[in-house]
Amino acid sequence: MIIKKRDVEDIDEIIALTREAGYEPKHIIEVSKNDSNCYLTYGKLLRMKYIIEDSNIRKLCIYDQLKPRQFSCLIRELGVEVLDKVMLILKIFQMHAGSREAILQIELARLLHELPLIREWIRRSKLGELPGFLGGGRYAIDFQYEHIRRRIAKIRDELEELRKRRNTEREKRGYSGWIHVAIIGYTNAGKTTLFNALTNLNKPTGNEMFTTLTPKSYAIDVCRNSFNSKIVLIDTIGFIKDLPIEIIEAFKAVLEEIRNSDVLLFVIDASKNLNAIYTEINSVLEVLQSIGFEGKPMIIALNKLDLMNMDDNTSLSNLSYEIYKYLSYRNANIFNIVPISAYLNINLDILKESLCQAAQQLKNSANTYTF
Ligand SMILES: Nc1nc2c(ncn2[C@@H]2O[C@H](COP(=O)(O)OP(=O)(O)OP(=O)(O)O)[C@@H](O)[C@H]2O)c(=O)[nH]1
Ligand SMILES: [Mg+2]
Repeated sequence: MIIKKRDVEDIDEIIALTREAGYEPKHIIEVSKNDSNCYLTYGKLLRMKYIIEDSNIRKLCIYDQLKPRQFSCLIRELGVEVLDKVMLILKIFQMHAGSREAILQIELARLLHELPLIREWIRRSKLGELPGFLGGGRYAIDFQYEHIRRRIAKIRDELEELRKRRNTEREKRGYSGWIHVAIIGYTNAGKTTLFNALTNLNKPTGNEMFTTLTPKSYAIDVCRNSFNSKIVLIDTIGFIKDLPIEIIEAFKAVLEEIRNSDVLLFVIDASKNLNAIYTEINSVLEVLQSIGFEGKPMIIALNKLDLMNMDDNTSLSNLSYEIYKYLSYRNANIFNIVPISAYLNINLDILKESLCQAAQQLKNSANTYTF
């Protein structure tokens, strides 16, 4: 497995991802610079050749995004299967995909990723530099290329249909004055555990990454005393650091649920150290920006309170304050910060109260504009 030097601090997360995809990294090699043609510089390439022969390695995983020519160069030089970061994540997604939409989105992302690789392969085999793709000969590759293009168009059509249906359902709920709250956050932060705790549903949760791939909406009746409006909670897919843009693109329809929501309930695993928390906050905000997030009101749930190593309440309020400062610096529109344990149902009443207050404010401001 090859990782960039700047990713060394995330090595535990990278190994966890690799294992989840079903691989056990035998050797981990850091690279500080890469070659535009073959990704690995000449010296590293020689070293890799030696390791591959010596340890009988059959797969090389590069935790980075490769250019098509780097792919074909590595396969040609090393004679092993090459996997990059996008392929690794998609493999995990494939294992967890339950709904038709998630299955289609993952296939679309995989095909969009493969298309330029095949194009490069065609180019090189026409130049006589490479044999046919998967040993198939020149015409077989051309055929495969066309087949993938047609399949992409078909998947896009079907996803568009699903997206329209989802939009119609959302609009219907919007007209009845329901406030939409999307639960967002880093993978494994406890979003689904919180969704289950607030809805009394039993969606799968788990310690592995990307347990949730399909958003699930559910209306809850938590504001009965304050005003007569329902809140629709939406559980969403978790993010990771430097989520490749191709994957964000593939999940655009799902991420629209976030863009179209009124309030964001941002779940943060507060049992991690502050630097890890900052990294996770940045990763989430970056994805939100890339899907057109425009300063929606946010309620921050500092989750896993039961695992936090806090001697007294002072350190908890310090942590809340640090996170508040950090998010404000990043221009987040914070409505409230609530420390909770979704797993042990701690402070969920306070969180519900906050949700109702945010919903009430939104309704009031909407009324001001409408009438
Ligand atoms: N101790 C403790 N564990 C929690 C808490 N909330 C969630 N967990 C655990 O954290 C793990 C991840 O929880 P999920 O709810 O699946 O997390 P998620 O954010 O939905 O994850 P993805 O869908 O993969 O993005 C599970 O093992 C949960 O049991 C909590 O408050 N305390
Ligand atoms: Mg989940």
